[in-house]
Amino acid sequence: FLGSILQHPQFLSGGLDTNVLDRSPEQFASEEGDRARLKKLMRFLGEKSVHREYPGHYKDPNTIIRPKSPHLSSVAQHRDLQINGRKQKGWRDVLRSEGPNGFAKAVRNHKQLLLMDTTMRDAHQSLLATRVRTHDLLAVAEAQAAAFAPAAYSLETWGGATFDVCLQFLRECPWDRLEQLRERIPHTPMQMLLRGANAVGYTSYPDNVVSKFCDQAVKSGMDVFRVFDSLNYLPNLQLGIEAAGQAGGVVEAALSYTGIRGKYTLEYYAKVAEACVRSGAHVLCIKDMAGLLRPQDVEPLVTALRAVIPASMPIHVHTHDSAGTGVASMLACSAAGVDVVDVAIDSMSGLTSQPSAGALVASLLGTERDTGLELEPLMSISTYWEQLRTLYAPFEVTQSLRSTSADIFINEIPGGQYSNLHFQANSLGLADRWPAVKQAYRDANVLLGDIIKVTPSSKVVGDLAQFMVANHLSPKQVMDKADELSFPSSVVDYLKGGIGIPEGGIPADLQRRVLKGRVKSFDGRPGAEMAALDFAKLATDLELDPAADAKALLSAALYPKEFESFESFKQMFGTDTQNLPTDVFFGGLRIGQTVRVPLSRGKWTEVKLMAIGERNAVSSLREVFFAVDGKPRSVFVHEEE
Ligand code: 3PY
Ligand code: ZN
Repeated sequence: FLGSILQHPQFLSGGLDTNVLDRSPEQFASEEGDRARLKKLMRFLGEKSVHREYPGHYKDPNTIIRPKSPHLSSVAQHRDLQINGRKQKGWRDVLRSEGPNGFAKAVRNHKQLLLMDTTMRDAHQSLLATRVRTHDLLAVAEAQAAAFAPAAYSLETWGGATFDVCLQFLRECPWDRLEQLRERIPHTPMQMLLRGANAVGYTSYPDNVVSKFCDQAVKSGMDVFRVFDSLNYLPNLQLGIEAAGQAGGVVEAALSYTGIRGKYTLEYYAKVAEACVRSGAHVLCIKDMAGLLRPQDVEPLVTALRAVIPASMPIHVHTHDSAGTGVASMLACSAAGVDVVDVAIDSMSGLTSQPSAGALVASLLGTERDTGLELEPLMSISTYWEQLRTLYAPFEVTQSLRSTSADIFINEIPGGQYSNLHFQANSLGLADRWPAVKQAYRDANVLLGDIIKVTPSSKVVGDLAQFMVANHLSPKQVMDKADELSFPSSVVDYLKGGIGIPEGGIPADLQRRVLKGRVKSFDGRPGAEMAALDFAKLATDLELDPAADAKALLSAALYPKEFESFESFKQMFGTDTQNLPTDVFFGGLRIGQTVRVPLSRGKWTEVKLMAIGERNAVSSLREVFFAVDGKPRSVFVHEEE
């Protein structure tokens, strides 16, 4: 022990405080741990402060507003939740006492409209590129759950793009997010979006990966799984439904909705709904990912679905406000007897996100479907998010998108993708390309067989559209030159049947010309042909313990590259970056700025950026100087010329 200290580079350089040898070994160990953690954190702060990734943002620390967690007393709702003659704190208590079937029945019997609050998942996926950090979710989670409690069928907190963005950009463990939110939200169900056989990824996985993933999600605190398939391909949907159900979750089977037109008739949707019921769904969801569900379509659709599902099965509607019809459509849903609808807190609603919670609550006040929620508590939560949003300015959809647009009825681009494509067209300085991209999106959809568009099929259409715009290809030219063109890999994979089969089949002509019979295509469900993933071998390869590191193994199975890069990040910068305020996490420190970070044993440490040295032309390093609790420290940061 002593020997290792004497060899320690900091001891050799005189940087170690030898008085610590008088203290107990445990204390020393944790102080040494703290020192190592601090070193990594300073490395991170040094990197971020030298390489400013978002130069137009986080300029003046004095103008940054970090929102305060709303007080629980200010968000308490006054209505009790009475279910089966019992007073409950929230719908999760109903789920725990009645199980998924009983929960679904109680939801169906409930006369008032129930809500899912999407703020912590889809809303920030749609408005802020999924960048909201766990740090900022934890600060509001308890209050948010309280503000929605009696009317909250669920809070959507996980799934969709949150999983990969956590690993790749936020450098945090998605499982920790789930478990930490669970601790703070004990009485309200948490919901996630599961992309059927694609789990939380963009491609098909072996079946055992999907089922292990669902098992772990339930263990880590997930309650409700909204399972969908981007093509409504039944075998994929069934796989997800079974995996979520066997894991013990509430299964919300979703029909991806693309309007009532052409081959997508009421009978078509009813057929998909029936298959979902047969596979074991507890709740049926209409997943309107692009915001195409117009008020006048609600009643016929709901009637057609009710005719084929059990009377005791609730219907839950998801939508996006991309065209501006969100609140009107959700009111139509309420009038048509839909049990649950999706909303986002006001300051995170609208545009390509969900319709506003406050607007819907206010519009139902005094009616028989009144949610029972009071507006003031919701507004306290909205204020938190309004302030928080300013910290995520570099990722704001409003940088390029300023209004809703009914053009989604023409191009059917889903909310999340609409903002992405719009941003890409604008950021290339090609704002005039946006109409061309939208037109190409329509053409690409037709070429691919007029498919339902949502992750991952929307990516196939979007990739082909961008390929057409970039290469100035008309639909006719795509067909004529199909055997010479080097198509995006997502398009080739789709044509191979890699994400499933759309209604009406994959266009045979295009498929034949692109694949040229050289690559084998899938006959049925892609995952069925994949060998089960050998988790024991993966554990050995990654030097992980199959039991103790089950969550890490799942992350590695779903996102191998992102997992590896997250592991290297942790080696280099540690995990304390997760506790940094968001402006500092993304923007680094300015000279003279101080940040307080909690290290072990509840101790807070103050890190102040003192100076950034000149770049050394030989080593390409800059020395970055800090004061850590007043003591000078420094790190070196590499900077290319
Ligand atoms: C996702 O898959 O992430 C979606 O939000 C689809 O609507
Ligand atoms: Zn959505």
